[in-house]
Amino acid sequence: MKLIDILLAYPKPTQDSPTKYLPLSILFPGAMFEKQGLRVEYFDERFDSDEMLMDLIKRSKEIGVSAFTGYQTGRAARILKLAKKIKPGITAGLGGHHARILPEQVLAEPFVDKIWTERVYGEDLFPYNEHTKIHFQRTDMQYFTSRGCPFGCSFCTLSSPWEPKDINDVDRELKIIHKDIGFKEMSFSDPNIACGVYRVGGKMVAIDRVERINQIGEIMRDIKVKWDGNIRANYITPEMVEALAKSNCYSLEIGCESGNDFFLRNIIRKGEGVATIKNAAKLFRGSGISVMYSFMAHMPRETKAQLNDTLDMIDWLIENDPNARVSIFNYAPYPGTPMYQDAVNGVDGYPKFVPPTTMEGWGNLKLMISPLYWITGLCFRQDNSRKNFPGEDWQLIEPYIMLAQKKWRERDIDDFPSEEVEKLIVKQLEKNKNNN
Ligand code: B12
Ligand code: SF4
Repeated sequence: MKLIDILLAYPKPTQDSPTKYLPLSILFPGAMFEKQGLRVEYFDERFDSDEMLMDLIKRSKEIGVSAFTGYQTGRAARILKLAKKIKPGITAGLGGHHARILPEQVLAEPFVDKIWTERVYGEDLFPYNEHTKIHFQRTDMQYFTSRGCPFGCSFCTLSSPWEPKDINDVDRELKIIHKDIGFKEMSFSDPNIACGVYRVGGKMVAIDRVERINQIGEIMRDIKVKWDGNIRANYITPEMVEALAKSNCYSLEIGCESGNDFFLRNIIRKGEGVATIKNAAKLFRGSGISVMYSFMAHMPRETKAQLNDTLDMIDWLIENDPNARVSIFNYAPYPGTPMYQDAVNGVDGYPKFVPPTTMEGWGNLKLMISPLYWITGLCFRQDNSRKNFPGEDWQLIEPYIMLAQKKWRERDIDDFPSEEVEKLIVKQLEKNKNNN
């Protein structure tokens, strides 16, 4: 029986997401510990069994669990409790966004001995090797060509300096993994893939962002892999759209957040306005890249009229490009941002947000979903509905789609049989899984 210095665990990040990205949150720290000469093992709750977890715990001196705020935090609590139950002497730690943002609350949990609160562990290392290969083989490929984003959007936890990865490293690493695994699609999860401005020593340096996309594109064409990612609207020029289309990019998400200029500029502090987003949408029309326009609703200080501007903007986007995909998430107050303080203080009539005091409490919150989320999703994410309800099964979801369309037209957005639809989708996903 080989002893393990540190067991790194990745809890399920969502209850039902069909996308299962590479668990880089534990693979980078793992590479760092391996470099220090420690014996490391990895557990991914999305794939591995509880029997395996218990066996690994029994052999481990320490366990480090990863979590971002939300469902994953609750799952992390479960794993840490289990570890303490079957091996009381184990050192139990939590890393990731949640531990960084709420260190004192996490440390107060009886089943947490330590926290890992830095933003970055081992991201300068290449976490792919014979030992970690299985994690790359069984997940959806995810990679970062840069980290951080220098903007200061008032709801976002990712604000930090932008740091591009050396393009030669991107080329080498992707080609090594691709040669072994042969993945066909890639998700670049960079918060700001085309930022182009960063600090070298004491000086700010700017690189040509279209050229950076061209360089990434050259690699993706070499390995014949198509990719999706996120991009800011203010980087979209005719040259950028051309570079993206040439680069094997097939899908992008633009964080629009709001259709009201005042709100976007002064409350969200997005650093761009409605005209910029509309301009980007016009340039993307007919480019062959499918764009998902992502919005938020029910934020502190947002008036009904401002939310209506968001709905009108979405109608404009769909008219401009009937293939556009759109989502509206409810604003979720996660700590560590100015908008969170507004939610806790209940400014301008926002229902005061009472933060949970435990990891399980955060895990049980359902913050992002609202009637408007479902109405928008059923109206403007029919790519998903078509995939989930093929053939005759379409009849199951069709009445809800028609209801959503009616409600959207009438701006009747405060009420929807959300739980019914949610249950139907969960059942349908289960059925599809069993059929495959
Ligand atoms: C991919 C992703 C997802 C995937 C899941 C991840 C996966 N592997 O499958 C999906 C799409 C399912 C997802 C869902 C959600 N996500 Co998400 N997601 C991301 C994203 C884009 C990348 C995560 C990632 O892989 N990062 C790369 C790793 C290397 O970074 P990291 O996790 O921070 O880990 C480093 C350190 O934190 C630390 N670390 C982490 N864990 C541990 C553990 C130990 C022991 C140690 C030592 C160190 C350590 O070391 C790592 C290396 O440096 C991030 C944004 C981003 N760019 O990071 C958002 C992000 C994590 N998501 C976020 C959120 C809010 C969500 C959602 C709740 C909502 C949403 N709309 O996005 C949902 C969950 C829904 C639900 N039902 O609860 C927030 C979390 C904020 C917070 N306060 O925690 C982020 C930061 C985005 C944001 N804009 O704020 N997400
Ligand atoms: S531009 Fe996007 S990643 Fe950057 S701070 Fe704003 S919301 Fe966060």
